[in-house]
Formats: sequence, C-alpha cells, structure tokens
Amino acid sequence: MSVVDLNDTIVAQATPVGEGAIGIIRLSGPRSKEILSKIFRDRKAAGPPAKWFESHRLYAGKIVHPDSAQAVDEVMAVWMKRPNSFTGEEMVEIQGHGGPIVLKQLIGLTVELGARLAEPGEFSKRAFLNGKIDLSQAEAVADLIAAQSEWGAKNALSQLNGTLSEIVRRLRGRIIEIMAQIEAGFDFVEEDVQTFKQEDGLRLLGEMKEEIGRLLDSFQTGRLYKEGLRVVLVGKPNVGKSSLLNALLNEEKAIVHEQPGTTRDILEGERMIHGIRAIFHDTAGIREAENSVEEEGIRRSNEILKKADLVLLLLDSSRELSPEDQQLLEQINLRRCIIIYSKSDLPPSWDPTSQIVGTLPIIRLSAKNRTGIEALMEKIYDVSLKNKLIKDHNYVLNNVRHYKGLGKIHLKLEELTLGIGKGLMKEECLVEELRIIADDLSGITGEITSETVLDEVFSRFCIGK
Ligand SMILES: Nc1nc2c(ncn2[C@@H]2O[C@H](COP(=O)(O)OP(=O)(O)OP(=O)(O)O)[C@@H](O)[C@H]2O)c(=O)[nH]1
Ligand SMILES: [Mg+2]
Repeated sequence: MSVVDLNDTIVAQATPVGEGAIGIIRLSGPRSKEILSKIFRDRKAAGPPAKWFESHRLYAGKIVHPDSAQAVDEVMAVWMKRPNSFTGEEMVEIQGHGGPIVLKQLIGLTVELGARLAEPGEFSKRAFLNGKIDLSQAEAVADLIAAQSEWGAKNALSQLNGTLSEIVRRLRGRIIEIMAQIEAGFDFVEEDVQTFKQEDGLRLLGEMKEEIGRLLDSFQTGRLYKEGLRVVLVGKPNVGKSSLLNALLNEEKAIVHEQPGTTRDILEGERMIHGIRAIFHDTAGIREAENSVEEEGIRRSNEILKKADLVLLLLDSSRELSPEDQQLLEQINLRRCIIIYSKSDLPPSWDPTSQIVGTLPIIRLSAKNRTGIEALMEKIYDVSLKNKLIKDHNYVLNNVRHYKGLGKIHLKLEELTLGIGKGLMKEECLVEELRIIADDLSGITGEITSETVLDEVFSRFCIGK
C-alpha cells in the first residue's frame, strides 16, 4: 500500500469475521458521512431521520439500499467529525448484526457509493499520517490486540499512552541540546568563549547510553510478554516426554506408548505460569535413528532445541543412565535447563543427587501419578521468569524494530564516547554524528521514516485496524 490516497474513503469490517451478536463496519475519509446519509433511514419512517446526525452520537435506524429502499439491516450508527476520531478524518461506524452475509452487504453498499476496501492497518496508518499517534503508538495498538498475557497487554497500553515515545523524545532533546552547545561554541571562537565542556558532554552521553542499555536489556522480558516462554521437552525415547506433556496440559494430547520412538512430529501446548504464557513442546526421542522418518523427527527435535528458552531434560529414574543420556546432558550443558527425574513412582535405578553433573536443578516427578507437576511449574517460574518479571515491572521493550533501532544508537553512542575520550573527535564531526543519532531516534517514533518501513509496520496489522 505504498501510496495512500487520503482523499479516498475506506471501509472495512472492524469486528472479527464470523457470527457474533454485533458486527461493526467502519468508514474513514471525506465521504463517510455522505455515504451514511444515503443509506441510513429512520426505523419507522421511510425517509431520512427527522433530526440529522450530530457528531459522536449513536443513532438507531436501518440501512436501506438507496435505489430500491430495501432494508438490509437494523443498526446503530455514529458519525465522528474530524479531527476527533481515531484516524483524524471523518469517520462513521455502523453496528449491525454480526452475521457474515449482513456485514458483507453493508460493506458492499458503501463500496457501491464510492468507498474503497481498506488494506490491512490502513486506519492506523491514516491515524499516524494525520498525526493522531506516532509510529510506536500505532505499533502498540497492534500489540495490544495481539497480547497473549496480562503483562503484555499492560505493557502495550503503556506504549500506546506514549511511554516509549516520551523516552525517545527526551533522549533526542538531550542530543539536540548538546549539539546546540557545541554549535554555540563555533560562533564564539574569537571571543574564546567555552560553551561546550567535554566532560559534561561525555557524562550526558554516558547517561543516555546507560538508559538505552537498560531498555535493551528489558527486551528479553518484552519478548516473554509478547511471545511467551518456549519450553522444550527432550530426552531419549521412552523416558516419558509425551506423558509429561499430557500431564502438564491435563489433556491426552500426545500419543503415549511403551514402544520407544513413538513421537515424530513436534507437538505443542500452552499453559499460563504466573500470568506468562508457557508453550511446551514435546519432541521425538533423541537417539541413533532406526529409519528416515525417525531421523527427520530427531532433526526437528534438535532444531526446536536451539530456539528453546528453557529445556526440560528427562532422565528415566527406573533405568540406569545410558550413554545417550550422558550425551544429551553434555549437549544441553550450557543451556537453561531443568532435569526431570521421570517415572518416580517406579523403583529407582540410580541416584540423581550423586550422578548428575553440575548444579542443574532437578525435579522428581511421575507423569503417571501426576505428582511433582506443580513443583515443576514453580521451578520453571524460579528459573526463567521470577527475576525478569520483578525487575522489569516498568515499561519494557517488546518490538524488534525498536530493539534494533535502539541497539544501533547504543553502538553509535559507545563509539562516540570512546572517540571523544581519546580526543579523536573534532567538534564539527561530533555535531554531525549527533545529528545522525537524533535522526535515528526520530525513526523510532516515525517522525523520520521511509515508506518501506511504514509499509512493513502496517502490513502486519489486521484489516479494519
Ligand atoms: N510408571 C510410569 N510409567 C510412565 C511414566 N511416564 C511415562 N510412562 C510410560 O513410559 C512409556 C513411554 O512414555 P512416553 O510418554 O510415550 O515416552 P516418550 O519419551 O514420549 O517416548 P518417545 O515418544 O518414544 O520418545 C509409556 O509406556 C508410558 O506409559 C510415569 O511417570 N510412570
Ligand atoms: Mg513421545
């Protein structure tokens, strides 16, 4: 949607597709009200309502075809006079009955009268182009809708309220200030006035670098809010991975069988842990494959293992540790991991406290009897969530675009402070470098952003948003 013609009036369904009590279509653009006036009628009378629309008031009536006067639906409709609307343009919302056919007819009527079907994210894009929200706020709208946890929703709302925009603007303001001080120095060379003190500059830049560093650190937590915790169950065949998945989900999702090598595809299921979504992945048991199907399963196990935030390595308590177990222990050595001493209802064949290397946490559990499951949930919280959630109860970074942008700025600030510290930086160059950083900051709020970036951001939105 590279070229947006703001003179177009756009229309889309704003509520989810499918059957619902109510379905809403929204229009935005200069002809919104005119289109509504052609199809909205008083519920009883045939003609237009006696009192015509006031802005921001909801009216009950019906939608009729303008030529045949045939009724399409009974609705409530509201007109929002510009600029007091989400997009900053004339907007109309029609609340009809939430059936797919009815809503399609409503949209069809508006299109007949000159509206155009909106593209994904086009309403938000218009809100951005009309200066109602900045880019990071527009992104927050999408995040709020997509939030999978209360933490995530709260964070997105904070971003929508402008938390990130404010931080970015404040940082940019400081850069501009330093630039101004240096530039003032240029004008007074003759008078020998010293306006820019290097130590002050270094201190300010150092503080900024620290603040951005903290934001970058919070990204991990932001991803937890947004995407959840990816937990992967691994172990050699038959140790009880699928049984544990079923116990965790309280559902017979995976096939459990006494024959080793049962699971081939990766199965996943979700469960909340202290308000964060944990996604558990059951995998194919890892060993020397017996055939190519199993081999593919094992390849997938290793693939998903790389993406894990946390690994649950299962070791069967009722059988001696095997070379395969040892190999897996070594393989996950440096990863975040919890050892599962599985099938603890059976007589033990080995002692986990003396035979497990290092300081890996161990949970004894029986998927069969469902014992140890809650202890495992608490351990997952301790190992992967507790510190992050408590540390970052403030705003956290959760968007890859912001993360990359700020990461780049952080790096530049580092180079800059090093350069100044070594006396390598001429003041003219310094101003130029600072100007680039100021522009990069503007890129995050979208004050300076290329059309490609905009397209990329908004194309991920859903239609009607
Ligand atoms: N006694 C006992 N048996 C269990 C327990 N968990 C699993 N089993 C049994 O162990 C066998 C294998 O269980 P699965 O859950 O299929 O093992 P898996 O690790 O998914 O095996 P693969 O998919 O082949 O890699 C089955 O016969 C289960 O009934 C447990 O806690 N106690
Ligand atoms: Mg299995």
